[in-house]
Amino acid sequence: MNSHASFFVIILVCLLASSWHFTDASYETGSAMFLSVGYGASSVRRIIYVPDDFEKIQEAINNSTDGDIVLVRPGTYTGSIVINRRIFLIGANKSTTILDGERKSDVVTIEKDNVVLTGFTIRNGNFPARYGVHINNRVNVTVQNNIIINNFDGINLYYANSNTIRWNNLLNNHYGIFLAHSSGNVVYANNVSASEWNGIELDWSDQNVIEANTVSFSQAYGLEIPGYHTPARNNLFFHNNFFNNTLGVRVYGYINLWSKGYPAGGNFWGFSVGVDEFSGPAQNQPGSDGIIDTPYRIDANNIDQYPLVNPFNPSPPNIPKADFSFMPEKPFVGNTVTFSSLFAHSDGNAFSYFWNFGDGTRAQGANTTHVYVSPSFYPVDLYVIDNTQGFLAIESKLIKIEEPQFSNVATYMTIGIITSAIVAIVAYFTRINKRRDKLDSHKEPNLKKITHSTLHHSKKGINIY
Ligand SMILES: [Ca+2]
Repeated sequence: MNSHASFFVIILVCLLASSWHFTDASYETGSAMFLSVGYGASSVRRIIYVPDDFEKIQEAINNSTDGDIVLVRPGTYTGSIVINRRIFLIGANKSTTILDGERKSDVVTIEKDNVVLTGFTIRNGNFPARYGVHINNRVNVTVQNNIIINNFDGINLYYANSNTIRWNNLLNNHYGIFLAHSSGNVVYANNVSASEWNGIELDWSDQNVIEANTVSFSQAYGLEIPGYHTPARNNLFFHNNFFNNTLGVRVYGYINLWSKGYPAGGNFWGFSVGVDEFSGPAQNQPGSDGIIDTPYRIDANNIDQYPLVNPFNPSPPNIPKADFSFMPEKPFVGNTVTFSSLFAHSDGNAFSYFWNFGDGTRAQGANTTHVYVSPSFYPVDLYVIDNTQGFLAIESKLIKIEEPQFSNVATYMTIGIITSAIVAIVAYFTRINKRRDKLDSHKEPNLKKITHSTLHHSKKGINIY
């Protein structure tokens, strides 16, 4: 009876251990799923985190490949950065993700086409002739949604065509935005303020569109084409707000365009440049229309036909939204937790969804699952990134993972006890059978004797009778 009891206990312990081991195996499956989703498919964008994956931004860039996203978490990162891959370099928060040149060099130099640089404070490029952002001989680069302060040039384009500079806030740079030998660029909705010299300057740069920028409080010119030796022609300037610049705007007689026509209009030149009592292309119909009735003259060759009564308010960037839910609402260790993005964007290919589960694991896709291995609070982050524009939205939630409830333990134990009982009963009967077999094997000679003697007797009998 004692041996039966100990046998039973061993079986029970083994069963409980194996049920926990099974749970361990499901964690491994979860992690393997992440690897195949996150990095297996070549069509899926890869994301590299700084400082999680690489402490320095430059290391992350050097280890990236074309098409990757390098996402930089808030912090101050010193030294100069060279972007030499076709990547999105994205700061998690433009106010708190800071690139600081420490007045020693350029802060960011872009040496590859089709780069997107967004979401940073970029400051302290060296003085003189060093830049916050330098785009040298590149095309289709986008620099957007940054705070660019205390550099020589905030953004410098040099032999750089067809780039987009938009929604940046450029403050206290010697020059805000400087274009040299650069054409076909779009400079849209930047705020260029308190420049130590010019807000925007164009040298040898034609056919750019300078739209919806606010250029104010420049200590020299809000906008300048600085001399006969630096011609810049056929640029379109419209919907810009130029005001409180010490020396105004000067373009040295090179012919440029200052209006998008009627009724779209031209630029805002301050509140005191004229009255608005008429409307129509010739401004001779009764009634106001938001356009000053008389053209604004920059010089003999440059006239804004439709100056604006009020400052122009550009449309804000279309930043994606991020929010998510998870099921079950009260997950336990070992549960498969399903995470779902709540914003299904219209084009599934237009956005990338990156998940950080707070335990060092990650996944990708609008919906995903994860299994936690130990109880704790985990910060879960969802990053939604616009695949074409590089805009980022982040949602973070704290998820509480609890030890399995008593009912779960009880279930395991019940299964264990029942199984153990069955195994014990089977083992018991097996042993009984074995014992019976042993007894039988001991009885066999007697049986044989009896049989033999019976036969002998019968033989005798046969013999007798
Ligand atoms: Ca008018």
